[in-house]
Amino acid sequence: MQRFLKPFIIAVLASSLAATTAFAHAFLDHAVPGVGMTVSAPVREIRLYYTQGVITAFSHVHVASDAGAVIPTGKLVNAPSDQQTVIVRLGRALGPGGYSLSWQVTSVDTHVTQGTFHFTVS
Ligand SMILES: [Cu+2]
Repeated sequence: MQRFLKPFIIAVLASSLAATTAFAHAFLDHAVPGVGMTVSAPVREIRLYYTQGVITAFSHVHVASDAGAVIPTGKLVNAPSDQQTVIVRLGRALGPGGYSLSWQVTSVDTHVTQGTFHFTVS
């Protein structure tokens, strides 16, 4: 009995693990400033809220104005006690204009995801 039960249990465990992994990626849930939103100046930091914990040491963010100026950013950090939140400190406050943020993050399960969004400062 045990001889047949053991492989069965292992197979069930393996398939449930695979199913969990397939859905466990760090996707951007929302951001502040919000995706596509308009906010009032000045903007000194951007917060990215992911669906899974993010390893900031293996993640990158690029911020640029619509005119093409690269906005310097500080080292990415997680919010205190919240690994799903990434704080992007900006080298200078963002004045009125349009900006895009491109991100590439590595989640705690080592999967890499990326995306881009735009927001406006009025
Ligand atoms: Cu994943």
